[in-house]
Formats: sequence, structure tokens, C-alpha cells
Amino acid sequence: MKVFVLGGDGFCGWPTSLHLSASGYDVVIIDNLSRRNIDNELEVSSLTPISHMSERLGEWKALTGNTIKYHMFDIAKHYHRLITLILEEKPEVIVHFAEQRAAPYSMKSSWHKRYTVANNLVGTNNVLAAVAESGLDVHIVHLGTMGVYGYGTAGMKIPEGYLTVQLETDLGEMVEQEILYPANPGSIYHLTKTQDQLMFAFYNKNDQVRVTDLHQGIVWGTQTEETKSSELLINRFDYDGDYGTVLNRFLMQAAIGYPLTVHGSGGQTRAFINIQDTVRCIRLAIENAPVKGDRVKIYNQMTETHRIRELADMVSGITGVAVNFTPNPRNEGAENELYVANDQFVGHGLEPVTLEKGLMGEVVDIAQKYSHRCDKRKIPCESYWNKDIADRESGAEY
Ligand code: NAD
Ligand code: USQ
Repeated sequence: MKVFVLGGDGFCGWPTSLHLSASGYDVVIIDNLSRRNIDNELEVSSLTPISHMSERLGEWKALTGNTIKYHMFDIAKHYHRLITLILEEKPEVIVHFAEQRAAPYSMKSSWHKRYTVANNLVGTNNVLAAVAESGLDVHIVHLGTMGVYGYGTAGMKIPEGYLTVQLETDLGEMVEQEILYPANPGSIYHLTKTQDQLMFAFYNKNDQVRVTDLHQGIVWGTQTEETKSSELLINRFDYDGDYGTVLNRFLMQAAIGYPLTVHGSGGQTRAFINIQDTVRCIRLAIENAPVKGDRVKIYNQMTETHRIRELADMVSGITGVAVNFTPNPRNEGAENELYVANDQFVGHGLEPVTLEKGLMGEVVDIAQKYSHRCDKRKIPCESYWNKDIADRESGAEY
């Protein structure tokens, strides 16, 4: 089965491409390398030494005999190339990772807000319009985020995408309706993901495009079975204040003895998933595709929830590193509860890799092994959510 992986050079896209190729899929990667260029802009590098795309693909071919084709272009800007490639290659599945995915980067300035919106929304619309125009029955598997829901509920589990509500008609009768769970984005990046959802619903209704939208939690870990097989295949590890996600940052900070940067009280509860489960979930989503006419299939792609300060305590307990409560650069709730339904992936046989299963060791090994590549100046989070927070940080009087 032929699969396009849009964003196949990224943190989730690269290991997914290898996992699908190892599982017998014919993989074609499309990526404009914008993520590598953003590293240049921010003057930071992945903690792990990632190889050039031709080296990655050459090594994979040498190890497995499998060819992964690669096309470098921008899906938000080059619609003609996208539709032409779809018509030539006739993929059965398109996995769509190709978006700007860091909340802090999306909040850095007006330029970064506008870039994130233009890149993510135009890109997603281009993919949907191209599939509709092609007339091919392509299944789109999109990486969305748990952040579309906000991070709290009214005392119920967050359902997988849809909410059944009861409404009173003008005649006083009660009717039931199923709606998308109310969107509550916490950053410009998360805002683009809430708007992606409406585009999927529209093209699904209007053009019967088959879509699976994966509302993924924060991904932790680095390596998968396939990326481990050679250093030339190593996955990226972001630790900087914009792209580093919380648990991987804590592991890297512990490796170099840098006090763990907990924002605010650390009472924020978030959903997590290991990178090895990410790649398995994508394969499960492909293998359990919706049929034509089905509504958009939404999964909560997460396996456990934790408070940030609990994670810090856990990492501190293992390594002895200090915990540093810092003023929160974000505009977010100080404390929240989070209960999430994830029955569908568990029903498809997913056996999650949990933090307790000792896999933190693997990440600590990676973080320690490459700790000499860390630039400590890049650790602080210096993207402030609004002017009041920025003024507070600069010590300005107002
Ligand atoms: P990433 O930035 O490492 O990878 C994204 C890839 O897409 C990059 O290689 C980038 O060069 C490419 N890209 C971006 N815009 C493009 C465009 N217009 N045209 C072509 N290529 C483009 O991000 P990631 O961590 O791999 O995340 C992948 C997806 O998963 C994102 O959509 C993100 O929102 C979602 N997600 C990630 C996490 C996480 O913790 N990393 C959690 C939940 C959801
Ligand atoms: N945080 C800290 N200290 C740090 C870094 C972060 O306390 O050093 C806190 C943040 O303030 C926030 C929480 O940890 O409360 C999570 O931050 P994060 O950067 O790990 O994750 P987030 O910004 O939510 O974004 C990441 C991915 C994004 C994905 C999202 C899933 O970058 O692509 O969509 O996780 S979710 O969080 O479920 O919305």
C-alpha cells in the first residue's frame, strides 16, 4: 500500500516513515525542511545529531533494501506539485504531520503567529482540496492535538472528538445532537488545530473525503526500533525553550544537572504518549480506516496523564537534580484535572509504553550520551504569551 508522509523529516514523521516502511508500506516523504531551517533561525540544533535526508534514506536502503522516495517542497505554497504528485503516485493514504507544531514558537511575535496560521491552515486545506480534486479515494490521517479540547472538563472524561448534547426546541421538545467537542485553544498553534477540525468536517461532508484525526498528547522519548538500528537514522531531540516539550526537556536538564524548569506551580495536567506508541498508533489508524460515507474518525492518541510537578518530582527522584519553579511564560490555567477517553486504540490492541516501564532509562541514556551538544543558553523559555507577561519578565513598570 502506498503512503505519503507529509512532514516525514520531523520528530514524529521520520520514525513513522521508517515504521511504515518496515511494515511493508511503500512510503513517499514530502517535507520542505522548514523545521531544520527554524533551528537555523533559533540558532539551536537537535540534541541528537540528525543526518541529512539523503544519508537517512541511503542508510535505510542499505540496512533493509527498502526505498523511501523523497520530495522537497512546501505543501502550503506548491499546490500544483502536490496535486501532480498525488495523481502520479496514487497514494491510498496520506499521513499529514506537516505543520508548525510548537506553541511557544507560534507566540513569539506577530510574524510567528502569521506564519503558523498561514502554514498550517493553507497546508491542510491544500491537502484536502487536492484529494477532492484528484477524485481518488485517499484516506487522510492527520496529527491533531489534545490541546483542541482545552485541558479541563466539567467532571467527565474528554470523549474522542464528539459530544452528545441535548437541546430544547422552540416547541419545548428535547432533541439530541452530536457536535465536535467545544474547541478551547491555548496558543496560536493550538488554534490552527481547532480550525483544521472544521476543514476535515467540511470536506468529509461535501466530498466524502475519508479522514482520521488523531488528537495526540505530548510525545516523549526519542528512539523507536527502526531509528535505533543506526546512528545515521537517529531521531531528533528538541530541548530548546521553543520546541523542547516538557518531559524530554526535564530528562535533558537532569542529564546536565540543570534545575528542572517547572512553569508556575506545575499543577498543569497534560496527556502523554511515547514516540514508539505514536508510530504504532499511526499504523493502527491506517489499518482501521473509515469507509466512504463515515464521518471524520477521531481518536485521542495518548496513554497517560501527569501533572508537570509530578513529572519533575519523578525525574528529580531518579537523578537527584533540583526542581526550579519559574514564573510561567504562558497564559494558562495554574491547575487542572484531565480525564481522557482512549478506548479506541486500546480496543485495537495498543499496549502502551508507560513511564513506569523503565523507558525513562532509554531517554536518560540518549540525553546523557549527547549532553555535550546542549547549548544551555537555549534552555529558558522566552516566548511570552502576551504583553503583560513580557513586561513582568523584563521587570518593566506598568
Ligand atoms: P516537527 O516540526 O518535528 O515535524 C514537522 C515536519 O513538517 C518538519 O519536518 C517540517 O519541516 C515539515 N513541514 C512543516 N510545514 C511544512 C510545509 N508547509 N510543507 C512541507 N513540510 C512541512 O513536528 P512533530 O513533533 O513531528 O509533529 C508532527 C505533527 O504531530 C504536528 O502536526 C504536531 O502538531 C503533531 N503533534 C506533535 C506532538 C509532539 O509532542 N511532538 C504532540 C501532538 C501532536
Ligand atoms: N512546561 C514547563 N516547563 C518547561 C516546558 C513546559 O512547565 O520547561 C509546561 C508548559 O507551561 C505547559 C506544559 O508543560 O503547561 C506542556 O508544555 P509542552 O511544551 O511540553 O507542550 P505543548 O506546548 O502543549 O505542545 C506539545 C507539542 C504540540 C502538541 C501538544 C499536545 O509541541 O505539538 O500539540 O504538546 S497537548 O499538550 O496535549 O496539547
